[in-house]
Amino acid sequence: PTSDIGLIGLAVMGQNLVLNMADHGFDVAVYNRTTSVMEDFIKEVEAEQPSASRVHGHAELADFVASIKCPRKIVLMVQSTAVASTDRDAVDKVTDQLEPLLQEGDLIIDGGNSNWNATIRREKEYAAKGIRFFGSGVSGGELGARFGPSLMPGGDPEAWESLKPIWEAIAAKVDRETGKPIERFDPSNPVTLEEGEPCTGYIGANGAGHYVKMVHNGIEYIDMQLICEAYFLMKQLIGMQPDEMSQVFARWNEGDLDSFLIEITTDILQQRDPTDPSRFFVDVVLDTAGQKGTGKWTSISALDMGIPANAMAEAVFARCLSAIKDERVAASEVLRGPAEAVDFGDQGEFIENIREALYCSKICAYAQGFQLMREAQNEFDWDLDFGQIAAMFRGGCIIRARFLQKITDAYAEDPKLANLLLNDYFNEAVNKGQAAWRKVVSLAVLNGVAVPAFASALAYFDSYRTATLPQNLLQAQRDYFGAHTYERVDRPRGEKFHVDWPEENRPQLTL
Ligand code: NBP
Repeated sequence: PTSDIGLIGLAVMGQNLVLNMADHGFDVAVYNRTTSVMEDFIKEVEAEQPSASRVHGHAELADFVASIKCPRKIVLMVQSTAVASTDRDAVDKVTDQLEPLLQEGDLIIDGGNSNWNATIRREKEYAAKGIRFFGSGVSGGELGARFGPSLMPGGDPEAWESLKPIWEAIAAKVDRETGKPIERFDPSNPVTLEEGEPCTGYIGANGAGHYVKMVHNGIEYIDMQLICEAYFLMKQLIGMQPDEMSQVFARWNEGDLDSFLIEITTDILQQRDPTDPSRFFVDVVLDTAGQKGTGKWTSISALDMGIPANAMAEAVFARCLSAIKDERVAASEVLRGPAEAVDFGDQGEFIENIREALYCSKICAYAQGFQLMREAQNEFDWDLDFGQIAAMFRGGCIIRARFLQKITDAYAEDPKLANLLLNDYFNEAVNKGQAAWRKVVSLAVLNGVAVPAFASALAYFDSYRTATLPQNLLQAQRDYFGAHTYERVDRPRGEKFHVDWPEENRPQLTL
């Protein structure tokens, strides 16, 4: 055997990950169900890639497996469609084919966006057959896969030791001092471990890596939606042109909001329509968003566990609302908004208010994402290191941002932090920005501009900081119509009471 690692599934992600591994000096065996895809890839690599000699194509699965050094490490980058733990998809098909060819201790790493429930099931099922199954989130799209993704591996901790050198080598790197991503798009000179800290690390057992990757995607949904709302306010209320907004985003990218998504937004807003350069590109893009499901899974997980991650759900619903374009167009002819516009005052000041509203909302969204992971670790018996997770998100992935360093710092100060909002830095940041945030949400509401993510994040903040919410009345209602019982403020928690509401002589206290 000559190859250090093998990879199955040569679509866009698989190909780029192979090239990344080869650039870092690893010999990679490759296999694809459709052989011609593998052959075309090898031809392309030989023609264009300096590390071509390290990529070895195999048409037969048995030859592919035999060519990998033991214990074998085989990465799957195939389509994943399983949602429930019992669903079987391409990942299982490939693993079932591999199983008779593998030896005890060999390692399969599913690098796709598999649902964590399927990964938990697979890890157990294949462990019983002597195969160590790993689920590793890979974030950063094709460019990330090619030049350094954020990698979130979950599985057997011993198996991680044999995967670690490769995962650390190919992961994105951040500056050890500043936490800023080190980006270099030069295959012959990849960023090394000596130069920066890798955006990977052992996340936890079985499905932990895929769960964290899913929450990353949920956060990505809300991050994108918040930016869209900032854009929408500048467009609808101020009437700014895309190139003017691009300058605003460029400025924002120099401060607390410094992030990949703000950076690409800056680029997008100055882009002209390729078919008609007199128009801006963003103005010709249809306003209906697609989705592949990880935002929905995050929201479903939040609902299942009873964690108020309303920002993620709001971002998913915002995409759903955008998708019913025809209905919205018809409704726009019938339904009227406010009769008069409410003035936003000084333009420069209002733009700064929007920036603050965006930052405060973002803090709430991340607070929710981390609360979700905190609950998941109890639910699935993982031991997650939240500071390390935030650190891994700093480079390579779509949500990479300067702000993540603050999250790492917050958990370094207090690993058991109940909510990010309770950390001094975030508490002060929200305190400083909340007047602007409230003003922006109010003006949006008064002018009939939908800002679901800004508004729901604010509602989350206001609910979270309120000692007594109106659910006392709700509990009374539940007790009235369903005899669901209620607890009393003057009695110990957990003690249940009920009033015999329909009776003539109510209220009767039943102890
Ligand atoms: P796709 O998700 O489009 O999957 C295509 C690959 O799966 C091809 O190599 C195909 O082989 C293989 N495949 C299928 Br489909 N069914 C198979 C089966 N029954 N047996 C063996 N191979 C099978 O590729 P992708 O977009 O590169 O994504 C790969 C994974 O990475 C997915 O889980 C995706 O969700 C995840 N991901 C994607 C991105 C992204 O930006 N695209 C980012 C992060 C994660 P064939 O050539 O024979 O059809």
